[in-house]
Amino acid sequence: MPTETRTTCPYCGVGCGVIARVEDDGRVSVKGDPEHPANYGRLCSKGSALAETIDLDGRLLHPEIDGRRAGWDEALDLVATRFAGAIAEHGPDSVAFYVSGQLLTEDYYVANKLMKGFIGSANIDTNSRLCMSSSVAGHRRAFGADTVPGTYEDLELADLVILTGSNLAWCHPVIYQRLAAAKAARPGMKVVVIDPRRTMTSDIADLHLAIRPDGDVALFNGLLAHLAKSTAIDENYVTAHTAGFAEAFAAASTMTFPALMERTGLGASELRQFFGLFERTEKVVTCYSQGVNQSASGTDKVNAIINCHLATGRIGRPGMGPFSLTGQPNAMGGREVGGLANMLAAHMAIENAEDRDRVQRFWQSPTIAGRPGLKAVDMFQAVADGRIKALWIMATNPVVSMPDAGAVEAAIRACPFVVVSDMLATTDSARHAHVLLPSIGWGEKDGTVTNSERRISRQRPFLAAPGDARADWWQLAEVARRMGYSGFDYASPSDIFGEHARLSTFENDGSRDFDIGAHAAIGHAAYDALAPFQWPQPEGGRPATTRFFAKGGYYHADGKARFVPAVPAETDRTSAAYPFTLNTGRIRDQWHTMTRTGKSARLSAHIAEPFAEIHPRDAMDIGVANADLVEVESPLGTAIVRALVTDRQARGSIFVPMHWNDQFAAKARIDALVPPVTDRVSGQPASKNVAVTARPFAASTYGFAVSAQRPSAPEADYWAIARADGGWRIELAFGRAVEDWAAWCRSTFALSPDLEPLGYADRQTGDLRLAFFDGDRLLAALFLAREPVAVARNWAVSQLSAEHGDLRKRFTLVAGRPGADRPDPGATVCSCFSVGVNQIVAAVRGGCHTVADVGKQTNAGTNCGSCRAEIRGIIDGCLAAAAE
Ligand SMILES: Nc1nc2c(c(=O)[nH]1)N[C@H]1C(S)=C(S)[C@@H](COP(=O)(O)OP(=O)(O)OC[C@H]3O[C@@H](n4cnc5c(=O)[nH]c(N)nc54)[C@H](O)[C@@H]3O)O[C@H]1N2
Ligand SMILES: Nc1nc2c(c(=O)[nH]1)N[C@H]1C(S)=C(S)[C@@H](COP(=O)(O)OP(=O)(O)OC[C@H]3O[C@@H](n4cnc5c(=O)[nH]c(N)nc54)[C@H](O)[C@@H]3O)O[C@H]1N2
Ligand code: SF4
Ligand SMILES: [Mo]
Repeated sequence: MPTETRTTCPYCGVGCGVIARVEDDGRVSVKGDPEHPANYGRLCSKGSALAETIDLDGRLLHPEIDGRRAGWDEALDLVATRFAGAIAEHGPDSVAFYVSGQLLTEDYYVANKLMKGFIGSANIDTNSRLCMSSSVAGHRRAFGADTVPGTYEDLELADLVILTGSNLAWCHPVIYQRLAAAKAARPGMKVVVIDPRRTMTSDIADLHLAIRPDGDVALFNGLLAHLAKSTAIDENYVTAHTAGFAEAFAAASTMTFPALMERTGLGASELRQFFGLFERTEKVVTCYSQGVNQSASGTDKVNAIINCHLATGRIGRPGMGPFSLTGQPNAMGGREVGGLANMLAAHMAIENAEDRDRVQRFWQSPTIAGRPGLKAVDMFQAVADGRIKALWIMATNPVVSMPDAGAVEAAIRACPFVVVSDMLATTDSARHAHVLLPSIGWGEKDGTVTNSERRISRQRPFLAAPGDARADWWQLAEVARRMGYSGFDYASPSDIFGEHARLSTFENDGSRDFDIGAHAAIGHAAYDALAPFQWPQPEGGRPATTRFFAKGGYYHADGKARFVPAVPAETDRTSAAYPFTLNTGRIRDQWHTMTRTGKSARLSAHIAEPFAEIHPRDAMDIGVANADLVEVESPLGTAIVRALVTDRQARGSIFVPMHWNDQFAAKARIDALVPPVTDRVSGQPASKNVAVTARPFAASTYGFAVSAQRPSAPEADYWAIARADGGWRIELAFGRAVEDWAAWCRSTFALSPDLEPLGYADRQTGDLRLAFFDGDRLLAALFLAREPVAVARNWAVSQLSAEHGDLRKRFTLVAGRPGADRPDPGATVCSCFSVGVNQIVAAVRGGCHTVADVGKQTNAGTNCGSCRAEIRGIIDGCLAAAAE
């Protein structure tokens, strides 16, 4: 009998409900859970492709010690001994955990308890430092607690939605879909997008403000100063529930209007339009994400936004409030358990002696960390200079995602003892571990996650754990036990969740926002059946609303919120030597360091290479044409990526995605270029404002290849590998030509030494094509040219799955053109249905002039909808071209 399991998507903080179906033959398919309140059945391209990412390729299946297979007992004993040894010799602060918002709450709870309550150090930090810590710090300054006041529904109920530093269409696609649907139903609703780039999200914007990098504090200060002169200030609210308005207003009023224009890069009419919209619209939600948090002024940006909502009393009521969108599936759960180095469990404060005492009594622990631990950047600095002797990395890939990634890698390599718990055997970080511990992943693991709107949902297993892989909480509890600590005898995640719920309600009495006491006595069966719920849920009855602060009730001692004077930082980091601002972030179909989404051919087809978005005038200035390779350089490192010349990019800025790493490209780990500059309050790195220079990468030969087997890292100056149907596709470039291309192919694609290729060479153009067959199956084909290779990619990929019994067909392959019977679909636009740009263009030429018509004709954009903005762009482009 097929089984269906209700679970939660493991990617972004939207936290969509998923139904996973396993057929009798083991095949897995997923669909959106129509009953889950985050998505009501919707999924985005990444969620829809989940079933393609659960194969065991590359999985770490057994513990390893120094590269050899080991048993759990041996590995765990070694971890416990080495950690205990370091602590005995150098004290508790000589060890550290670096964990992740992709852990389940139960894993996270155990990690935090072990480090802070038993080891007695607060040296546990998480990739949420790179992600949410400015929001946490901003919330705590303003509200006295790390509280997200609103709910997703507020975006649908608002009359004005401001998206600042958020590429919602690509990064929180299901919230974007909900917003787009609400706007379609209520066209009076306005959307403002504030982003230096014209992203796909700006497609639904009534107003796009192409702000200068880090112009946000100035902009929201300008807004506050404007509001203060209007009738929009809610004086009753300000008087009754806040403190510090005068100081914040004074700070906000220091900037003249011309200075404001200069600092934000925005025109007078754009500014007036924005200020007027905010002033006139009561129901306004301001959503923000990494364009706000990842900045040297990130915490001030957060407070500058919150100030405007406090001043107008637009907070905690339906359709109103500041809204921090969390990135990872369990960024919010990590905050609940106190996974950051400067937090304690259950939203208690490490600086507060009463809180420390309360947590210690609850845990009955021998000790409790007395002060904040090292934040991520400082932690790796301490690893580098030898203060940290033992480090445990869990569910994160810092060699790719930390700023100054080269230095982070060197630090890890030099650390006397490094443990990595991951699902994969070879990640950029795992390759330097002394001990590798195999973790179970999505589909296997069992626990809870909390999404951006404080909704706790179950992730339920529907697959058996492969090999020896075990849960992260189990690994931690076993090490704790072996270090001699009691209090870690959990039989299942439900035991841990129950303890977490009891701590949330322990001596709480409404003094802390995070309270899920209603679940304090949860047993195994109730935990298994747990339906998604939003906190707070105190013992003895649900509150009437799960929104916060409509009637005050802040968590500072006097119950009032604080206005925080926000200071616009000087953030133009460019110089004559490094004249461009590098901005980094995400693309629609990849997740972070690609360990999972990189397995899906469909997801890899949308954008198959690392790239740099450059404005056409800048490209011209540096002599780079579209599709050339470009070398981007900062004082810390260089990357080689494909140039994507587009006027969606602002002049002076270059955008490179954060995803590519040494497993997928020759030199595209962009964090190797990012300096470890952090926000002074939150410690969050400024990953979106880096001074760089850029120049063409001089290649004498360009290549494209397809291979049935994953190639080993090719000998080439530039390579980028992507999963494709039936194998892999590889983009290549060479500074100098290779002498024997057939030999190069044999070693790169692991072909047998006596296999002879079918070849074609054009001396005049320099084109060369080689194809290797095994019977009627294509093993690998290489296409070379002096210019970027013009072969149709999807067509070439399709040859991996085609039969090549017919000799003529083999020659079409080396001729590098699709046959007349097989038109080239072009680069994938819709990954749900694998529809290419050429198919969409054909539909438009055939008379489909709306996104809906194109959808009817080709299916494109009819599932997750994340590509609708792109389809609209293609339609507009075709129609404009036809009108010329
Ligand atoms: N497809 C996909 N979705 C994801 C993820 C993923 O890896 N892939 N990761 C998840 C995670 S962990 C996170 S944290 C979220 C991140 O979600 P987002 O924050 O939406 O994504 P980013 O692309 O990092 O950055 C958002 C935008 O900030 C803009 N920006 C840069 N500098 C500034 C500035 O100074 N001011 C303003 N106002 N904007 C600026 C960038 O141009 C970019 O478009 O996405 C989540 N969702
Ligand atoms: N330049 C730049 N850098 C950035 C950002 C940016 O915008 N620009 N964004 C930052 C942000 S917001 C984030 S959130 C980080 C993300 O960066 P990372 O956390 O480094 O990225 P992931 O690829 O998600 O890494 C997760 C790792 O955990 C493994 N894994 C998955 N599930 C499990 C599990 O259940 N257990 C265990 N043990 N392992 C598991 C995966 O295989 C993978 O190796 O990057 C940050 N770095
Ligand atoms: S929006 Fe997409 S990635 Fe995010 S939780 Fe939903 S399905 Fe997963
Ligand atoms: Mo994130």
